[in-house]
Amino acid sequence: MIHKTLKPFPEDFLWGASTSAYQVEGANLEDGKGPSCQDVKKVPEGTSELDVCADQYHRYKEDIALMAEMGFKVYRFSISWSRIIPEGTGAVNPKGIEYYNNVINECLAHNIIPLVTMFHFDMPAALDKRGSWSNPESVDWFLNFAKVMFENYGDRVKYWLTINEQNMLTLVGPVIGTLTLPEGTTNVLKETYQQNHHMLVAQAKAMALCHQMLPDAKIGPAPNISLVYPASCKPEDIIAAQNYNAIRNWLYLDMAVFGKYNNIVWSYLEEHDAVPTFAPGDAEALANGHPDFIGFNYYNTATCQASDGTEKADPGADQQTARGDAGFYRGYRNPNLTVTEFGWEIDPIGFRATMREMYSRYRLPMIVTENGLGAYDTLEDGRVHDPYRIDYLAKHIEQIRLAITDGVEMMGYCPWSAIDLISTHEGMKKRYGFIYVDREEFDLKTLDRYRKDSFYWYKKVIASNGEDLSPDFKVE
Ligand code: BGP
Repeated sequence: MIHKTLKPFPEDFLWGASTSAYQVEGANLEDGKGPSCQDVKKVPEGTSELDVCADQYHRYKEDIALMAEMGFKVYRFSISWSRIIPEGTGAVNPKGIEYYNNVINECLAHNIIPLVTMFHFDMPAALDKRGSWSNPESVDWFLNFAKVMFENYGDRVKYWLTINEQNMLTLVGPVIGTLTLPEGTTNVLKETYQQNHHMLVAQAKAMALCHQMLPDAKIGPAPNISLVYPASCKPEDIIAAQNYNAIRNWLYLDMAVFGKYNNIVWSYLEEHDAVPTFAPGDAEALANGHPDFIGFNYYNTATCQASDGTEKADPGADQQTARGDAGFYRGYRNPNLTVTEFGWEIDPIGFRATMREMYSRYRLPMIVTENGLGAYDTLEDGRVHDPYRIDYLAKHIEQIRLAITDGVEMMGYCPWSAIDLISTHEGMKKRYGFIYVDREEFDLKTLDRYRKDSFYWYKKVIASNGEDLSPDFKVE
């Protein structure tokens, strides 16, 4: 639809950006923090870069001041479970509680709303040893962690996100380093979807607990949602795209919003003898968890074609690529899209299509919790010129405005990432931030912060409430 006039961004639109604890904080075993599955894994293999990351643990004041300088209304960060409960269950670490109190208070002192992700890929190592999400007790572990967070921070944190990218944990857990398979697992799909079921129940119970303990707070899921296109208008390709849309996207939101399994996914699991087992009370718990809004990460779309049932899944697929599943769907490289230096497709219009589709299915307000461009940035004479990032972000923000004009209720935009941090599996060389961190993969250098060109540009965008997306900016 081509609109003659565009609706403005709402006045209280939440402009900001995101990070996650294990990628930005460092101090991975400091002040009583227990290790998480990420610290144990080390990214990339053999380095100790997660010990330091962007060192936000020691520099949060400086970082939040820089975010305030950009005009942030919101900062999305995650709480490290093993920093506040080192063993995952049991004793609470006062130093960990204090750290997030400081971060939250610092945000509020700058009029920045804290948007807290409760779980972002970093299961405490102690719980990993007890089977992680494969253990049915994981639901109670998570609920206890939620209670500790609500008790300690609920007086000031009004926006919560449950589990970051649960769909990616389920679809590409080995890439992220989070899938724990108990010894003797024979049906990997069944085991994976059982773990997924535990996460869904944990999420539903956490949403209900939040409403009970913090009646003024709002809570929602944070999956990675991107529309799946059919490779052609062949009816078989449409069915394949519907299949992957269900398995990649709608399973997670149907469950969060309606408390029910998506029927296409359920029948797929039946086919593979992989339906999850419900514990007593699970069905009620799933029906009783209601999100107030939907948070979602968007990087790009996926494209699928029909599968003839013979091809193999692509084991090298990353978070954004359709791996294929014989007889169900087959991944396809969209020839209409360019890709980033790291091979991720770029699709701003697909962003609008995704927002439209999500809103017409669920009719809840939505906030973008991640979107952004990973690139090799370079620091030259104290400056980082990143016109490619400005271009990427401008094109995506433009599509949010179009979606708003289409009638989609958008609450805010938190691109990835506020500051350079360690990538999920590509180390420090792949940068996303508005703020450059002076370190290399294996050389910690000064860890000083530098404003990138995109920093000044985003500041202007926020000041104009999204009206001025032109590539020019003022260096102050
Ligand atoms: C999302 C994760 C983030 C982040 C981002 C970029 O899937 O939620 O934690 O890392 O992707 O991915 P990558 O770091 O692999 O480029």
